[in-house]
Amino acid sequence: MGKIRRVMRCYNCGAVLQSSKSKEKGYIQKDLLDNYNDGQQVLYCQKCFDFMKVINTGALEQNIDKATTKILDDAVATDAYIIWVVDLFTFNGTLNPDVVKKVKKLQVGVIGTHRDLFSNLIKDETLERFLRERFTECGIKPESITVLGNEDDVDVKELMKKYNAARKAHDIYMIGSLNSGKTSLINKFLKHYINKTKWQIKTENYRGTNVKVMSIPLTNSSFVYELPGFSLATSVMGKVEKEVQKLITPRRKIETHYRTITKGDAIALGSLGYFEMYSGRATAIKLYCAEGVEIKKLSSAKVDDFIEENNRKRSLRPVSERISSFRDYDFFEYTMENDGQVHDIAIEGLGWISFVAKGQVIRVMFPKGAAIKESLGKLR
Ligand SMILES: Nc1nc2c(ncn2[C@@H]2O[C@H](COP(=O)(O)OP(=O)(O)OP(=O)(O)O)[C@@H](O)[C@H]2O)c(=O)[nH]1
Ligand SMILES: [Mg+2]
Repeated sequence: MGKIRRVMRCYNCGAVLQSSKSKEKGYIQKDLLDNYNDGQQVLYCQKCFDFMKVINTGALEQNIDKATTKILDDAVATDAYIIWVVDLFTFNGTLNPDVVKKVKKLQVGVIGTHRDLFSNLIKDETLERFLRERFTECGIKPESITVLGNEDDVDVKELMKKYNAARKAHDIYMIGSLNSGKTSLINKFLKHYINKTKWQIKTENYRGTNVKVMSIPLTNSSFVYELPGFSLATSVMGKVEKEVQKLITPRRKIETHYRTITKGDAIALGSLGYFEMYSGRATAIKLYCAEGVEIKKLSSAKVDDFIEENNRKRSLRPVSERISSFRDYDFFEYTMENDGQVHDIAIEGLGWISFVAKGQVIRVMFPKGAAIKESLGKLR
């Protein structure tokens, strides 16, 4: 009698897994294949696993275009000061790697906007620490970190004084994703700005490109440039219709939703994202998302049926026409450490869960091509 053996396939691409030919399809390290524990884990071929890591670090972000590359090259050549504006709500560490590579060599001041969406009980230092960790992780040591919101009495004069000293008479390039709040900041700054130079404020094509950039003269020989926002290609915002974008954008302070999930439970965020507890003990989670996103706990086994049903009935909002079958989602699994620390798993642009890591296995389903990110908790 022959021996029977289960033929293993990659959970993502379906290639038959093998550990003999590293250059060929379906290659996986031998020990992973040998130690496979049926029902407890899924296996990915090396190629898909690398791809997964890419997703988790946001490297799927569309490459920056030639014009932006040229502008950033100029910034590097002139040793400019970078102000990197990030939206604290949607930000989950997916800093565009192409941009990171360029501005790593420069002094970077980070401004986290949308502070007003977080409870006043959360300290600025908590948010600052989170930003510092995410930037440091990708090799940027911020020269300064500031968090601010819409309604804050932002002391623009004080802020400008700080950047004026830091820039050491060099230009400032203000960069950040679409909608991160760059123009809002510039407008605040302009309220206090007096032009004593021979130049005017202009929005025109940056030299040698067809990209519109606002330039504000600081002295006769130095400027602030506001670059157009980088694409939201890896954000759920970039995957859904306008009406859905409105629902997933927080307008009021973000509420904390408390849930306890056990093995076999899933939490649905409208029809846009699902967090499933695949294995592990009962876990208390906090969930953060915009007020327009409705939440429901269901059995993971019912998720596929629920997607179909919710598309028809629209009982849990938001529902996107573009994300209507399981094929429109990516599906990844995190095996958490057992460090007893608060960790977050975020779906960029949609929301995040926060919980104490105790070796759980959490699966996340989210619109295809969006980024997910696991990190130490933002609000720990
Ligand atoms: N609640 C809140 N909303 C903000 C904040 N900053 C900006 N916004 C809002 O976010 C949206 C985008 O802000 P902008 O300042 O235009 O963003 P931007 O970075 O210039 O965007 P692009 O130029 O498209 O890259 C606007 O609706 C702003 O009102 C903030 O701190 N809190
Ligand atoms: Mg703008």
